[in-house]
Amino acid sequence: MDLKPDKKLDIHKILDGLENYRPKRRGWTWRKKKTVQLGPFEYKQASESLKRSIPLPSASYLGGIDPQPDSVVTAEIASGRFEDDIRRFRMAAYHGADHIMVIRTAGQSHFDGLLEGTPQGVGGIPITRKQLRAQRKALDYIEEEVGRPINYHSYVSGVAGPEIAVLFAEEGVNGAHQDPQYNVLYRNINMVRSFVDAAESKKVLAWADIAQIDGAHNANATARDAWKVMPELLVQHAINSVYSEKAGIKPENICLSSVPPAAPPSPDLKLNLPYAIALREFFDKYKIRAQMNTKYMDSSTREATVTHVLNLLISRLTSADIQSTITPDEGRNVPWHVYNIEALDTTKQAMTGMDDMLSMVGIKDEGHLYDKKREIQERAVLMMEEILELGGYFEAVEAGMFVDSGEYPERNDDGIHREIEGGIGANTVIKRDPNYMAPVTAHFGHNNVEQYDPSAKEDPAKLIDGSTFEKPDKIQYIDELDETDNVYLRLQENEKYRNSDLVKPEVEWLADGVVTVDLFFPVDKKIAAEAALETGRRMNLKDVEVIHTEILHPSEGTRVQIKGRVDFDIDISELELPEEIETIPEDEIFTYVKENPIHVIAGTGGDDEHSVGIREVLDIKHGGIEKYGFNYTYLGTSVPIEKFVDAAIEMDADCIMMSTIISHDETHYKNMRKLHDYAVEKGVRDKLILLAGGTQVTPELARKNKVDQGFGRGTKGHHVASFIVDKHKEKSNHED
Ligand code: Z97
Repeated sequence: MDLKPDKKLDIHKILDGLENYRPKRRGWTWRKKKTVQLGPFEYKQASESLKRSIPLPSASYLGGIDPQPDSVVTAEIASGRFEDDIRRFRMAAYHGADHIMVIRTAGQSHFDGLLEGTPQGVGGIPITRKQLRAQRKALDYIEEEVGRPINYHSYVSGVAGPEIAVLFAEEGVNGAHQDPQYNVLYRNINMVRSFVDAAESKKVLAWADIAQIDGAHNANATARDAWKVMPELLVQHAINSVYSEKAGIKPENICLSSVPPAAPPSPDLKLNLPYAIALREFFDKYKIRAQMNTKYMDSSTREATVTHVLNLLISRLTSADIQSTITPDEGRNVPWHVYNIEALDTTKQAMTGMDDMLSMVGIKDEGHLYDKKREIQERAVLMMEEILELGGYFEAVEAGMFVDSGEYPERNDDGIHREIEGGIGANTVIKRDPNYMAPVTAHFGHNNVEQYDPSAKEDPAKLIDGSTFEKPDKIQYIDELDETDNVYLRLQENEKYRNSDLVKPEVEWLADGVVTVDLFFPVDKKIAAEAALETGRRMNLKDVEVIHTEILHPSEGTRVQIKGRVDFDIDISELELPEEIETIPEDEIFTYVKENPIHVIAGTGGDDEHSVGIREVLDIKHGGIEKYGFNYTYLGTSVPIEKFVDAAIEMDADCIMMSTIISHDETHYKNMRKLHDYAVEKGVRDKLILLAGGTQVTPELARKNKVDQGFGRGTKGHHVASFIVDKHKEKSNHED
């Protein structure tokens, strides 16, 4: 399947033949850092530009350049329906994501086996072979389309962790969270079991060249005061990283999950920068996956964006290798298309904006930065020493040393406490028999194969003619198991929105009908929320909910954001699409007008006193035609129609721009015709370009009323200048 920008991705084609689909490659891909020249600018911390992408909105002023930073950029996409997320993957890829993380359905670690089929999730996607395969297949096409490999990622945890790791290796997953401490602390899975499972899982991740992210950030999110947990975060990173290396994962695939623990209004940088430097210094051979702080995030997208940008500053100052993007959606549990994309753009904009910063400013190795960094490191080392004194990690967890609300070595005795013999899966680890044989690839420990064939030591699976890693044909693919919850049913339900002219607004799933409305009420928060709900209902929205409130003043007013659902369809074949006025590149206009001076007569016509619009299209300050070198004479407001033509004759002008806002009794069109008729009467119609503009002007009707072009709402100087140049060229050619 060859994806074209103007064609939608066909989910049916992704599902076709899935049972035999094999991923294109395996393993993680880093971006290659390089210096890139784009338009007039040089970017030092950049990577290869994309074959197809959507640049930042304001790139339109800079020739549409779209610089890509050097770090991998993550989007977390998991709405509960994998088929809808595939569309969002494609949008994210166009905005610069090359790491797509699929959050599993809330608490999938609680499942003790693999799921099959494509059940719909709540708060994430249930990870199944079919969903992984479909999404990896889609990404295989999408990465061709944008011209950059895209890493696909999910989690290896729970008592089914090793099975999930095998599944990931088989299906070409490229990145995974894996950290036994997560199981122990947050899922109460037995610690012995978790560490044994982790060894097996990590061995598999190593074989498949999967990059690993640890789980330390969960301590930030869980701790009562996140900034106090900094020393412990270093300890958690150390435990998982060293354990991973011992299991065979290469250091460049071991990524520390770092989150700046503090967030505004705390003195963000004073807390977070020393921490980030402490981390970089201690773990310089590993990679840093920088995530943003979500613990202190509310439902304000503005606030989250500023937190994100401050976190991005830390990332740039410490050269993070993977940059994550999260929005308040994570807190609201509503992963919406637009916020996913906005967060990617925030990252792209901030990172390119801070390009090469370290060549201009330096990290000080004295004062607060040095002292604080050193203090965090010392506290971490002390904690490590106490863990050893207690007998090791298991004893330390039993003693409740982790996620205590005190800043180590201070202890408030409220840490997470787990028993060595307790938790889910306790006593399920059995010592291997001396002759236990495991003829499988990527197995941790001694698998006893040499006694059957000495050469099997290097390739144990040869004893069984290859495992699923070497012989993917051996993979058991199970399609749908649930007759009431599967992708075919879901597709059937909304098929008409895929193959007809009907559309519906959406924020998450195809045709979900959800809209958000931004409101302000001049009352306090409690009343504003109720008034907003009532407004939504009167707007005929269903299932109205308040998703954000912000007090502007305790009594003067509150901003409220609501979401709700509409249940009508829009038939796009019945829409009247406004005519698009073509533009020509600005440089071409400059050159042409320089070589062919053009004089324009302008004013508002008849009894029209509305002059703001036309001034905007004329004046250099607002990007009007003056900017391109046009010479214009402004006759003022309420200019008699004849006067436009008389002035043009007197000044030997080339063009008349008449603004006409008033539209009752079709005055605007009548004036256009009058302008034309009078120019004909005076014998100058062929010589003059006649233009009319105003908020109620439709280009087509303007032409019907005999002017050369009409310009409606949203017209910019660039549109008018382009048209004049085109028409002027046409007239000159005619005269030749
Ligand atoms: C992130 N925004 O990017 P369950 N293992 C580890 C984890 O950190 C997690 C799971 C498993 C966040 C993503 C937090 N992390 C969310 C080390 C979750 C997931 O299926 O929810 O039990 O496990 O890191």
